[in-house]
Amino acid sequence: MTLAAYSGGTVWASHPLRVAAGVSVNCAASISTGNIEVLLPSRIREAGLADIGEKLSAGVRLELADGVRLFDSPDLLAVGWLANRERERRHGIRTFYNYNIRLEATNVCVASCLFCSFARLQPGDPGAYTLSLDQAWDKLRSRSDQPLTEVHVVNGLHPDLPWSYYTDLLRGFKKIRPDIHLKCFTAVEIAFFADLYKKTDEQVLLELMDAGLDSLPGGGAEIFAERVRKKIANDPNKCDANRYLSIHRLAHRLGMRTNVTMLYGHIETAEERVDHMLRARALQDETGGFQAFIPLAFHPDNNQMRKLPAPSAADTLRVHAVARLMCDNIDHIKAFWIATGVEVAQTCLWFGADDLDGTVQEEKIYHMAGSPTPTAMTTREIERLITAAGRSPVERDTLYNVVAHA
Ligand code: V47
Repeated sequence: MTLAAYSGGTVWASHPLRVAAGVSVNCAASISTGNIEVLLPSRIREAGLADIGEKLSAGVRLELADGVRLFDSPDLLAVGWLANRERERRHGIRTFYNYNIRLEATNVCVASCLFCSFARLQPGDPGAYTLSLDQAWDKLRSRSDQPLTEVHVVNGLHPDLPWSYYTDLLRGFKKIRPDIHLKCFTAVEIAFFADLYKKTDEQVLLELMDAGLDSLPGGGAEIFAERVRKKIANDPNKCDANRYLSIHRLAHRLGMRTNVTMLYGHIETAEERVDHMLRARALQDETGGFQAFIPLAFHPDNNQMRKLPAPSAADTLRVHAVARLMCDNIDHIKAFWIATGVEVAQTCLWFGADDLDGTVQEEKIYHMAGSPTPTAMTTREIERLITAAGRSPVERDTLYNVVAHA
């Protein structure tokens, strides 16, 4: 396996959606954007989104009110068209995925977030588990025949494990596979470690990096707006939005890349969704350390918010599209296929998303909350579904270097 730096180049020049300069098309306004001549179809005007389309064409940033209008617009296809134009400007038809495994080493969690179906409050509660280090390492050892590039670890907030459990976990993974990328522990876990083991957030990150941590996943962001966070994740053990963002800021300053998620489709308003995107965008302006924005569709089974319906496919398409348009400084929008469902993830590739996450192989958080998808996909299956959606699959590593197998 070899890695090549991803140049960010697109296949736009030869893409059928490109319209050459000078070609006139009825019922559409032609706007020059650098060396690309892009059409703004009459549909965008009829949807009342011409000013937003023109801002985007001119490289002018969208504001909160623009984002809310994109959520309120009845014309989902018009919103999708704008997002797809941005997606193809950046990535052409390329669609990224990676060869990874997911590991949830413990579901014991002192926080009781209303949306969570995975956590068990105490060791010994029905369904509670904590893997021994050997059991955790075995998940990687047993896949020695697979050219994996990433281990993604997310855990509950366990009150009794020693600090060495986490550092040894990482050291053990690197011993088994020195080249594996370790994307482990959400900012919520980092804050919890700092409080429990009496360290600063920076000390926690530095000690984990010394043990082999390479990047942070985006989990735990939920919705940044205090109104919603207080209702769905009101627990003194769970860090607030400012600390979540400050830990990502710190991680970026220490040289790590991270992702940022948004849990949508429960009690949040359109304005709170856009506010969430803008808070991520503001931090990205400062640090440039986010790689991907990942909308996560709420799954209602087996949790305290089970009376709420799951978000519709139409809402999922729109959230990915608006994220693409608002988060103009974040390179990638990921449609996590286990959260969206496989078929909707395919469709998201025409609504702003350019990444599907990866093979995953073992997933618990979404399946305990009712996700009907498989818990794993092979690289061949992922490539087939990307190709069937009319896009071009590219295997990447965690840092978006292209992976080529010998
Ligand atoms: O933090 C928990 C969410 C997250 C539910 O960084 C739920 O590449 C929906 O963060 N319904 C964990 N969502 C998963 C995650 C993630 C996934 C894929 C890629 C990356 C990445 C990160 O799942 C949690 C929480 O926000 N979650 N319960 C639920 N019932």
